[in-house]
Amino acid sequence: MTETAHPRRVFSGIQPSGNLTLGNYLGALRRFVEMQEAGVPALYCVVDMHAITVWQEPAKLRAAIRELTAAFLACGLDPARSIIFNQSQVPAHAELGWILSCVARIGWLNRMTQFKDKAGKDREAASVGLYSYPTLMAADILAYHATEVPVGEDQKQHVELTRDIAAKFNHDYGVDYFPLPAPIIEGVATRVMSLRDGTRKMSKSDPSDMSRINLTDDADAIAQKIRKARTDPDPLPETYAALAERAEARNLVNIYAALSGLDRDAVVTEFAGRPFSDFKPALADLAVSHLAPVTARIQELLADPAEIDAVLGDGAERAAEIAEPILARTRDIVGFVSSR
Ligand code: AQP
Repeated sequence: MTETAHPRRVFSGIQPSGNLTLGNYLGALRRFVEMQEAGVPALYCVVDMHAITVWQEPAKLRAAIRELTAAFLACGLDPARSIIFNQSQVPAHAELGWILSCVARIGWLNRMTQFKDKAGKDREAASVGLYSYPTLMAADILAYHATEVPVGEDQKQHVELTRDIAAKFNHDYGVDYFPLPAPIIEGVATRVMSLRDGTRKMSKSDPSDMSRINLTDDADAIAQKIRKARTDPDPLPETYAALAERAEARNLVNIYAALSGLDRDAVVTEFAGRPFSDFKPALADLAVSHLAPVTARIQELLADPAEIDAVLGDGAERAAEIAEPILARTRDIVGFVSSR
């Protein structure tokens, strides 16, 4: 009768809402590949239905879905080992999303910080979907009885809400049906910050392109953005702990550590006492050496969109095979009559 009764299964998604950033790469994509290598069964989803919670021009959305799929593959996700698909091809997400929106409470959604951030000042003008997004995200995870959800720090609150929704469903219907999934937030780059403002996360929808490194940036753009990244006038200290009050400096050290695989203290020790004008070119070289092969591979894959669509179609079939029986049992638990 505990969540441990459910076999391990990973689910995570990324929105096809524009250029992927270094934040998505370090906080999510690279983690997905590590989990794949660890051999845990996993589904990685291009969450196109989440993307339309804000306006998406259809042709651009279509292109973004293929680009994100290409990025999944270019980073090392293997469709033979991980299920890669787009959300809208598996109707179980929408159906379970509705059921779970009847389980979640308005007060719970009112506490979601991402809605407040994304809706901005004019909440009345935000889409209903943007507000209820977390119940669809809960459905994404629970439709597969996923037990682990690798995400960046910003998504922790949504995974915790998913646990609350699963627990309330189980309680209300007197079942032990949905597992309580755990957010997996690991590594040194769980919250990559904007290059212009160390208090804001690096985001693909930030109006300033200089605030982020895009996976599609060329070497010159990466070098320029890192050179212009905001820091303070002090040199690098002797210890990582001494960066506690220096958000921008700390962010660059974190990025260096994540890309190099060194621990943060080792990075600081290597550059201790040196100015950021020494550190930044080293960081730019490191970023280019990691991202250039990924970018090149994305472009190669995009030359054959039919192949990308085939990966998504095959993934959607396999995803639906898992989700449909879980949905069928959910309908039964809820009390729907299924006689078709
Ligand atoms: N800055 C970040 N640092 C670490 N992880 C991050 N993630 C996003 N930004 C960072 C992680 O990437 C995954 C996919 O995110 P998403 O695109 O579905 O939505 P998001 O979190 O809203 O990402 P963005 O870049 O901020 O997109 P927009 O601007 O469209 O809202 C998640 O696991 C997320 O934690």
